[in-house]
Amino acid sequence: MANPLYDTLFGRHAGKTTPFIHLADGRCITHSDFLEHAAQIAHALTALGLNAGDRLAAQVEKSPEALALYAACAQTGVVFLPLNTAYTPNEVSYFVKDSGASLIVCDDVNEDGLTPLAQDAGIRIETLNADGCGRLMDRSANMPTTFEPVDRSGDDLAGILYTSGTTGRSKGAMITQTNLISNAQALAESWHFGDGDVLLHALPIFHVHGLFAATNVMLVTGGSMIFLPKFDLDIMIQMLPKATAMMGVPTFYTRLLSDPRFDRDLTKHMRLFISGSAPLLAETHIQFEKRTGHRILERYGMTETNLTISNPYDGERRAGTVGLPLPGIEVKITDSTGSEVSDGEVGLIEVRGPNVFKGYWQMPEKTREELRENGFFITGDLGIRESDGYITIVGRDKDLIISGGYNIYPKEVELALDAQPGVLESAVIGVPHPDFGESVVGVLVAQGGADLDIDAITDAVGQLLARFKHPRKLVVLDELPRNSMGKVQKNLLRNQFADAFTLQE
Ligand code: MCA
Ligand code: AMP
Repeated sequence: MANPLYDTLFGRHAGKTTPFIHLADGRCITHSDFLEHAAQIAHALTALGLNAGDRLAAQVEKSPEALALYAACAQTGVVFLPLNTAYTPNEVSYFVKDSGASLIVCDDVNEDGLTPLAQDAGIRIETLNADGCGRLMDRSANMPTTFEPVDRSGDDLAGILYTSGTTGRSKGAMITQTNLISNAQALAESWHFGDGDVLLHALPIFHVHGLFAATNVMLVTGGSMIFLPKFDLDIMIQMLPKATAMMGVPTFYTRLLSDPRFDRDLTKHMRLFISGSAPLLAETHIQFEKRTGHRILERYGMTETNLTISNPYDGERRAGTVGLPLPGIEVKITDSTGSEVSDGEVGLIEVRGPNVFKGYWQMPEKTREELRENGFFITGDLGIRESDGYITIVGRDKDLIISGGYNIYPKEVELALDAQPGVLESAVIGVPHPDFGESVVGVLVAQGGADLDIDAITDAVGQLLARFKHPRKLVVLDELPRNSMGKVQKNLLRNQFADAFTLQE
């Protein structure tokens, strides 16, 4: 009788009055307070009729209560499906329908927008707001503060996280209890986390990075987190002296470096700065060390695999590389036939281990395309392994833009643009952006020389797609550059618009 995820991350802290979450307003939530609240939510979910294996779609702001909802799902065996708060009802509708979710939990402010889709799907909506209040919390308030975890095995699903696809159709990555437990343990050990650590947590909690990597590591080691709703430069500067470690995307580091208050003295209490989700420029790495004396530890991961490759804690943290495979994880660099290439040669990064997901929800063909029978997952990232084992990410074999750590699949944006009146076709590209690393340019071709109404197109795309996916620049060309096979040459467009954001912003 066991629930490995709940027992390993949460149950081990039962009754402990040690701090777990520190809030910016000075409040502290102990492990025991947190678990009691999670148990009450678990009772509320059960009373709402949810059973182990059912899916719960949560589009909620970051709060301790939102994290307690994750714990309640682990405890009840309900599969947690966290959604980016920026998604439009149009996007949420796809995730809810595709996953067959039984319950949507959302903020009050989004309830009206999501009600038609809940009615359409014949499911309920409960609310949980940024301040931790809402109908789900009202239902939980008088529930018992202990809950017997539902039996689960390591192979059972803990979560489904949607990742966009190169075809424009999102895929639900099925993440098991073992995936999460093994990765939390590997990271805690590799990065020397302990119960004295205080993690500065400003990442969103609807992605692997903020929800699993950051939170699970702290849970497995018994440390605490300064839990901020989002990245705010002033608050980060204020909180840094109280932390021992931080995990962030490269934009966090470039924003911190843009502030003269961020210096050696402010970071003297820090033990570790970790970066991932997007490439950290070697230049940022070097500037960071000059300013603070700390070397950022860069690591690599993916929704389907959790985190897989990391620079070492004790050894050399080599700028521009993501380091070495984490313990228990195998990495191969392969050619298109799946054979390993020699050291120093570019190939596809493939990953195998207990961290690798179970497949895409109800997409066996997609799963077979990307997850080999021998257990290796083909990441779609291109890398080089040096003779001493260090791996450098050199590009992507997939058409993907990463903006401030958020993934944007051009195909999805192109489909939205192509559907607009007067648009014959479009190409969406990522070009350098000083804050977000990359940002989106949409190149349009008009039907028969029609005059395109750019404002109307911008508004229409705004209804369909989350703000972070919107092209920040739309340009009209007579035609798209194509090669002899008729394929759009995006590299030429990327060169042509390379300065779109660096010159003007
Ligand atoms: C916000 N906006 C963005 C982004 N974030 N636009 C493009 N890319 C973004 N990432 C929009 C806002 O809607 C707003 O639009 C405008 O940009 C400015 O917002 P601002 O207040 O400056 O942004 P912010 O709220 O400070 O957010 C920037 C951020 C945030 C801190 C970089 O995006 C963030 O926390 N990113 C982390 C993402 C992450 O955790 N990724 C992990 C996934 P307007 O003003 O026009 O309305 S990858 C993963 O999990 C794998 C496993 C891994 O390896 O880690
Ligand atoms: P996601 O699908 O949202 O989980 O994003 C995963 C993708 O982020 C990977 O496939 C990589 O392209 C990218 N990524 C993550 N970490 C790094 C890193 N340290 N350097 C370069 N790219 C990274």
